[in-house]
Amino acid sequence: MSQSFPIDAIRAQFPVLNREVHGKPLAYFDSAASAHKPLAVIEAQAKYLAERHSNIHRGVHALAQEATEAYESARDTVRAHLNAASTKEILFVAGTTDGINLVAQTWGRANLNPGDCIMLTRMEHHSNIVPWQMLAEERGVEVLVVELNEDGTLDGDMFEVHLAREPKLVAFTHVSNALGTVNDVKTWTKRAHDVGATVLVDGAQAVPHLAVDVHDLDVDFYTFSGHKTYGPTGIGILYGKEALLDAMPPWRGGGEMIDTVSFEKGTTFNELPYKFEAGTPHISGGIALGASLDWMNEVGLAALTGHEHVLTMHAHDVLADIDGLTFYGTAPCKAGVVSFLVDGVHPYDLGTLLDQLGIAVRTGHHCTEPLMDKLGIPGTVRASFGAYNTVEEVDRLAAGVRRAVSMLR
Ligand code: 7TS
Repeated sequence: MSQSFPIDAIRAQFPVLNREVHGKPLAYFDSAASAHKPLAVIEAQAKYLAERHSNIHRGVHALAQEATEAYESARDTVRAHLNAASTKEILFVAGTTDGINLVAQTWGRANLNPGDCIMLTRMEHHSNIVPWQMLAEERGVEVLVVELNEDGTLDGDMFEVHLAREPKLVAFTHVSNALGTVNDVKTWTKRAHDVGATVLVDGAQAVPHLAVDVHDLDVDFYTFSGHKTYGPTGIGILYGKEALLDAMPPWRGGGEMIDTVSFEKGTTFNELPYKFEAGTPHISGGIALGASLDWMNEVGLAALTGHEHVLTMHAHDVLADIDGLTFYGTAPCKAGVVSFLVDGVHPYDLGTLLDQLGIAVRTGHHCTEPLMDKLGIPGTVRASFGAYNTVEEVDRLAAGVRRAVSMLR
């Protein structure tokens, strides 16, 4: 464990760690699905709900103004966190899935035409596949898929072969939720831009672990979910370059997103970012999302990345000599995830026995069925790490896997 990482002080901020599961202390290795919340986030949301709640924008009374200020200040926190140029580029959405659907339904419908192609990768989460498949079917667009190397990195030659087809869109994940691979977003984005493609990056598994600078990466769209960055569910972010967002038609219609509405003259739309934010938003969620990024910055992103790297490496070390264990995803650059299978043991049975020991892992296809099909497996056992995990917990995991395997074989 890194000497400087204040693990005890961090753990003390997560009330859930005080509880037991089946009479054992909880070892939570499912942060890739959803991370737990530190007190700073829980309290930010509770304080807003208890003391400041009102609907936002347009209100003249004090609470409406306070709520608006808190929500817009959270938007600015996100802007600064991603190093975006302006809060006009930061849209509050429901999560990564919602962000990708927004781009598909607005940018996609306006820019993709029959005969065009778009490019995805084999390691995408269903949320970065299905919205594009639905659109591709509707618009007569071809979907190209970049395959992976053995270690779970992208096949660079295939990337180039597909790029030669000049796809209109290249959409890929920053970090794979099933394999942990960290993709070289800057390089792939530059190559995609060289052929005139627009680039969308799914940051759901990156923002919880890494510093992300959308300006430096030069991506066109970047999206992530609040509940994986120690914030609440039901809220997330879509970053988009202002010029692109400006040119895109709105998606959901309703209050907030309009300038004027008339039966006679039709409707005109609000400015960015409100043009894409119809209806009353998840106000407390947005505020708590801002608090979660503040909390991550207080811990320090480099320290967090370093701590999780230690845990990932340690997990590989202590699991490696378990008889019949195979890792899926051995890229040189990984973040936060260790996926594996043990010969002769069903992942579901292993996960169930680990749960009896208070150890929470995820089993299954992790919403990456095309990847699992290609690997020829139904799914994996996945341990994913957060700020609160310890080397001792990873040792418990390895001991738990050994014990479960000896019972199941
Ligand atoms: N993209 C990636 C890479 C993800 O890991 C996930 C969720 C999503 C998109 C969708 O995020 P949402 O917040 O909109 O649901 N991943 C997982 C997971 O690995 N296990 O449960 C959810």
